[in-house]
Amino acid sequence: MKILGIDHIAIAVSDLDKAIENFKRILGVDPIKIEEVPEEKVRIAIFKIGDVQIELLQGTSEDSTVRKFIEKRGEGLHHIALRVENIGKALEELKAKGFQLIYEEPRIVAGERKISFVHPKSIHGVLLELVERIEH
Ligand code: CMX
Repeated sequence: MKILGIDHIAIAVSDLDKAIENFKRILGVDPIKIEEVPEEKVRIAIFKIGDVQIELLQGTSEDSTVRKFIEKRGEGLHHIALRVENIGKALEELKAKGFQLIYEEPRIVAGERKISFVHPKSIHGVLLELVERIEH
């Protein structure tokens, strides 16, 4: 599989608006986007630092994985995302190597990216997202 770089680093927060204000103070820039991702039950704020994005994630429902994460572990680093050229190939390859995939088939999010995840139990306690950016 061809890895193009780190796409983003995601941080789980319990109050997105407060976290946006804090990150604006740290990074000195406004988020480039604030969006709701119903497929993943999250609201996201995206900051861009060079080629890498920092995503702040707030769960939008009781059963959201991000809310469950915060209840269990508190706010903090939630996942790292690698940008890949072809997510289908990447998932096939990782599955063949024995990694536990969360979505066997990639999900299309906001019409602009295909995503899936490798379970943190498979890789030293870090949730790894794979992202293929869809060119329009
Ligand atoms: N990073 C590291 N460990 C994590 C984790 C994370 N983000 N989320 C859960 N875990 C740990 C739990 O603490 C737990 O560990 P222990 O067994 O040691 O207590 C273990 O993983 C639990 O695993 P599980 O029972 O299989 O499942 P959970 O219900 O806790 O869900 C996971 C974990 C990864 C399967 C779920 O969060 C998931 O499906 N994630 C992918 C989707 C997602 O995260 N969407 C939100 C972001 C979307 C976006 O960025 O667009």
